[in-house]
Amino acid sequence: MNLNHETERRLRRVAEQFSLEGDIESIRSLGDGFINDTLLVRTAGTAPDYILQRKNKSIFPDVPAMMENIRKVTDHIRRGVVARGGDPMREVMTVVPTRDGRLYFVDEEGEYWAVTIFIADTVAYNRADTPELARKGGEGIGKFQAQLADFTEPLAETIQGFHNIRYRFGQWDAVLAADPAGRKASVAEEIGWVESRRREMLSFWELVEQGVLPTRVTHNDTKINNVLFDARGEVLCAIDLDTVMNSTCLNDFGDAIRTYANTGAEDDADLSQVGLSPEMFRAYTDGFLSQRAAQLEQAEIDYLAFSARYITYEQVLRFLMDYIDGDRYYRVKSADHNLVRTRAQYKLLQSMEEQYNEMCAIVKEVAAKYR
Ligand code: GN1
Ligand code: MG
Repeated sequence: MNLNHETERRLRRVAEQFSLEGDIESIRSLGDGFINDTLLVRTAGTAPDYILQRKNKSIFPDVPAMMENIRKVTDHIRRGVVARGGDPMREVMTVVPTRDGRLYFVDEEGEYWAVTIFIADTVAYNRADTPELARKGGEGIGKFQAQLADFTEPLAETIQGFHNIRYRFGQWDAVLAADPAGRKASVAEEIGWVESRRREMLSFWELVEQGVLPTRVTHNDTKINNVLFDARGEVLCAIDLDTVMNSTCLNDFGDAIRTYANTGAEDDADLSQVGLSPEMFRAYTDGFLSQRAAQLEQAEIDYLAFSARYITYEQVLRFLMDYIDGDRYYRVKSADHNLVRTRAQYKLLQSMEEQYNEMCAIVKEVAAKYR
C-alpha cells in the first residue's frame, strides 16, 4: 500500500536511526499481521531491503526484552546454519541494530521500532492449497524447533500466560465480569461453547504444569503466514519471532494446524467452507515429525492431535474475549470481525472433535514411520 508523504517522511526518519546499508528508496506497508505495523524499506543498489516494524507496545509490555529474546534465538540458529554450510542471510532472520547499537528505537511518541533484513525472492502463504505445501510447512516448524533444541539461555516471557489456558480463563472471567462493550448478552451461545470445554482444556494444561509434557523453546505463533518459502517451495525460515518463549512444543504443532489443515479461512463468514482436512493434517504431521519424532517424548506424540483442539479452542476464547472486550487486542476490519473469527474457529474446532479418532490414528501411523 502507498503511504502519504507525511507518513513516509516520518517513517524515513525512523528507518534512518538503524544501521542500514544503502540509501532508502521507498517505504510501503506489508503483510497481514493482526498486531504490529509492518513496512518494507527498499534501498538503492545492491544493499539489502529491510523490514521495519512498529511493535505493538500495548500487547508487548517489554519490547527490549522481546528483542533480546529474538537476538539470542536468531544468533543461535545462525551459528547452526553456518556450521552446516547453509546461507545465514536467508535461513534465519537477521536483526539490524540502531546506529548506536541498540536492538530497537523509541521515537518521540514513545513508539517502539525494530528492523530485520528482508529476505528477497520468498513467498508467504495465507492458506495451503496442496499437501506438499503443508508437508513443507511442518518440516519448517519442525526444523525451527530442532535448531533450538540445544538452546539453553533464559528467555523472557514476552506475553504473560500466552498459551496457558489457566491464565486465559483468568482474563476471560475478568472481561466477562466487566462486560466493557455491553456485548456479553448477545453472545450467550458462544460463551457456552467456551464454558462447556473449560474442564477438558484445563486438564490438558495440567499435564504441562506437572511436567508430564516438557517445556521447550517454541515459536508460539506458527500460522502459515509466519513461515517464509523460497521460489522452489522450500522453507527458508520462521519469521515473526516476537512470541518465541518457553512452552510446550505441541502448541507450535496445534497452532499451525489451524491454518494448514483448515479448508476455509480463519475468519470465513461461510461456515460451510470451514473444516479440518485429514489429508492436510496428515501432510503437516508428516513434515513436522520427519524433523522431530526422534527427539520428542512419547507423551508429546500422544497429545499431538489434541494440541490442535487445544489451540483452536484457545483461539475461539481469545477472539470471543476480544469481541466482548470491545476489540482492543486484534486488528479488526469490521465491527463483528472478532465474532466472525470466533464462529469460524469454533466450526473448525467442532470438525476436529468429530474427526479426532482419525487424527489420532494419523499421528500414530506417521510417528511409527519416523521412530
Ligand atoms: C496474531 O501477529 P500475528 O498476526 O502473526 C496473534 C496470534 C494469533 C493470530 C491469529 C502476539 O498473530 O497469537 O494466533 O494473530 N499474535 C499475538 O491469527 O497475539
Ligand atoms: Mg505474522
